[in-house]
Parts: sequence; C-alpha cells; structure tokens
Amino acid sequence: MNKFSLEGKVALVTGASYGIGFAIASAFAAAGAKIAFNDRTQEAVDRGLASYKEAGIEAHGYVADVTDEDAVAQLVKDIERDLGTIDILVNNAGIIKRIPMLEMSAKDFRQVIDVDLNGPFIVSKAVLPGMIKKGHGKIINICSMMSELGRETVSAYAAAKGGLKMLTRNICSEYGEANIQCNAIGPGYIATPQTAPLRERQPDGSRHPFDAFIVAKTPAARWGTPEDLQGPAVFLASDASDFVNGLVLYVDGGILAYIGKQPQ
Ligand code: NAP
Ligand code: GCO
Ligand code: CA
Repeated sequence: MNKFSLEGKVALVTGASYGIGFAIASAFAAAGAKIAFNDRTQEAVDRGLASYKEAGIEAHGYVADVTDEDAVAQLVKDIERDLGTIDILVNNAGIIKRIPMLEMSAKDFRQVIDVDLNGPFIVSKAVLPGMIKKGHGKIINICSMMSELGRETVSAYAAAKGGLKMLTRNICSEYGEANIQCNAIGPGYIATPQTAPLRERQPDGSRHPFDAFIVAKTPAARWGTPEDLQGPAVFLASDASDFVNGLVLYVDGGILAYIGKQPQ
C-alpha cells in the first residue's frame, strides 16, 4: 500500500489561487486528493479555477476571507456538502507588509497578525471537529524563515510566523490523541508574487541586492520554487507522516544551516 497516496482524501488549501498554495494543491491532486481552495474575491477564485483547469485539475473554489469566522464556517459547510469532511488542511493564505517598525501603524501590524496567525486559528478551529469525528486529520501550517529569524521591516510577519510555529505545536499537543497530526512547512525564499519585489531588476538592469544576498545565504545557491515544496507537503499530508507531529519542516535549501558565503 502506498503510504504517500492521498487517494480519496479531501484537501482544503487556503489562499491557493496561485503561488505556493497552488503548487501544494496541484501536488495533492496528483497524489489523488479532491481539492478545495478559497480566496478573498470571486475574481481571484475564478483565476485560480482557470489555472487548475489548465493544469487538468478539477478543483472546487470558494470565496472566503480566512479572518472572517462566519465566512470560514460557511466555507467548511460548503466543502462538506460538495466533497465531504475535510481530511487535510493547509493554512497557506498569508500577507506580508515590509515597513520599518517605527513607521508601521498598529493597524498594519494587526492586519498581518490577523491574516497570518488569527486566520490559521480560525480555519483550524472550523475544520478540527470534522477531523476528530472522522478519527483522523492533517493540518499543515505554512511558516517561514521568519519563524526562526528576524530581519529589518518584517516585524509583524515575523511575530505572526513565530506564533504560527507555536500554534502548530499547540494543536499537536491538544489533538494528537484524536489522531490529528499538525505540522508546518517553513519555506526558504521562494520565487512567487509575494517575493517579486525582492527580486526585481534595478533601474540600471542589475540584480536586486536582496536577490544576490539570498543566493549567497542559500547553500543551494538559488531561490526556491513552489514546486520544491510539493514533496514535503505530500509527505506531511499522507499516512507516511502519521507519527510526525508538531514538526516545522524547513524547506530552505539549507539557509538555516549556513552562515552565508563570504563576500568576494
Ligand atoms: P502570495 O503569492 O502572496 O499568495 C498569497 C495567497 O493568499 C493569495 O492567493 C492571496 O489572495 C491569499 N490571501 C491573502 N490574504 C487572504 C485572506 N485574508 N483570505 C484568503 N486568502 C488570502 O504568497 P506566497 O508566496 O504564495 O505564500 C503563500 C504562503 O507561504 C504565505 O503564508 C507566505 O507567508 C508563506 N511563505 C512564502 C514564502 C516565499 O518566499 N514566497 C516563504 C515562506 C513562507 P489575494 O490574491 O486575494 O491576495
Ligand atoms: C521577506 C520575505 C520572506 C519570505 C519568507 C521567507 O521579506 O523577508 O518575504 O519573509 O516571504 O517568509 O521564509
Ligand atoms: Ca493517517
């Protein structure tokens, strides 16, 4: 029996119209899962549905903001009606605001915490009862290098992703006995729309300094791609990880292990 199969499982990946969520949902589909995803607007959902269709994947898209408890309750109800109880949840939806702390308003700070930390709490809380009733469940939170490291201008994001690491461990602690496995993936620097500002060419055509910096900090000497996350995500969503719980699996090309290349 293939322990990595997701055959017959129902997976919800939040914020998965594109980017990392889309790549993870696509890998789950290839492993046999039925795919549900949400986004904040019908326009984003429709764009996502078109992308899944183009990839030959039958996905079910729903409009729901992960910070809105009523919308999330309705999302879970609609998925259970259309596909059945959710077996796998990936809390992927997230935002970042890159603002020096002294210039960041409390409103901006709260908005990042709301999406990146309160959102995973709200969606996990809505999905857990069905998983517990069914006798099994997999929750995968998308953490970050910023679950371990800080850097200038990302105070809210680092606080949220550090909190998400501990929420992961707490869900593991509280519901492990119900055969729920709650783990996290901590991607390194991945080439998606979220990091596009860190990679764009300078006016003189040279590389963005941050681009060169990250490549020097990564033993793999490259940015990650959303596809680099697919294998780890299928592992944590499958029976192959039934005794893995509370883990943050860093998929970073070795960044956290490396002091960084000496400047030439
Ligand atoms: P992205 O390209 O910005 O995509 C984020 C997705 O989340 C979009 O589909 C976005 O929809 C959706 N979203 C945002 N706020 C939402 C809300 N309130 N409710 C529902 N959906 C919402 O980001 P990404 O690079 O794919 O990253 C995905 C996750 O990985 C995030 O949690 C991010 O923090 C994390 N991560 C990214 C990297 C990286 O290097 N890229 C590394 C580590 C961790 P809209 O289009 O409507 O905004
Ligand atoms: C940044 C980047 C990072 C990545 C990711 C790294 O501004 O430093 O956006 O935060 O998104 O979280 O793991
Ligand atoms: Ca199992």
